[in-house]
Amino acid sequence: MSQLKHFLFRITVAVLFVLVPILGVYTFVKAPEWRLWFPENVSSYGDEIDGLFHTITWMVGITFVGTEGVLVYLILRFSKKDASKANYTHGSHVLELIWTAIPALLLVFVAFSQMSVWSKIKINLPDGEYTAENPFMEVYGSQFDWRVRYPDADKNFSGADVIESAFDIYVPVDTKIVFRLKSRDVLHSFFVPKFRLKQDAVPGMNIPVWFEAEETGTYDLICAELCGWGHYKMAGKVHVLAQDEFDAWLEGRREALYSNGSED
Ligand SMILES: [Cu+2]
Repeated sequence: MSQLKHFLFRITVAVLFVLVPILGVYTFVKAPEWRLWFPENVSSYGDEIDGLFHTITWMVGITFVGTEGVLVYLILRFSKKDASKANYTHGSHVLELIWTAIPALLLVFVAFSQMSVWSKIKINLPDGEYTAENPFMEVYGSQFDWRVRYPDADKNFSGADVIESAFDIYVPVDTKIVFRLKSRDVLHSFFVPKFRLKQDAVPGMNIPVWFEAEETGTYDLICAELCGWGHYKMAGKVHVLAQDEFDAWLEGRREALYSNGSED
């Protein structure tokens, strides 16, 4: 009787362990359908970021399923009640070398496979109208808002005609937007999930960032760095407009600036 109980216990434990990888993989497979996966991508480099994510997910997933399989096998194989005495060993250099070398090679593979995407997005700014010295706009994070500044007609950010907007950022579609990201106080993080863009804003630093939105629309901007009690309030919008609509918006803002508050 007790042997039957022990057998049932082993089987129950093994089934519970085997459920972990099965439900884990099932959740991953169904996640896009359940809308738990990434939001749609509307930026020119988003597919490359997603590609890196999928590569690493596959690597981790295969390792996870493999190790869970070994674990279940070992539970069934070595949990007999009349198990023989434990065999103490000082280890095996060959085994240690193998299980050190395989993760090291995988990490080297990850490092090399992300290098070109990293340099494209974070290091080398794209060729285009806007550069780090001549950015499209400046974005400031501060407790607790996002503020964007558009230069005057002379591309100057210190003139009186600078247009400022809080929380709402307007940009033209299909344009390589380079901007400077700054913080006025503590660490913030400029995160637009649908652009696959996330960059810390660091006090004292002037960080050039870029993206190119390929579809018009309004996209969430959130702060991804816990920055204080009002962190949750740092939710803005990035409005991607057709070029002529953007020009009209900017023109309207300039007119409002020159009108000195009068309506006519
Ligand atoms: Cu924050």
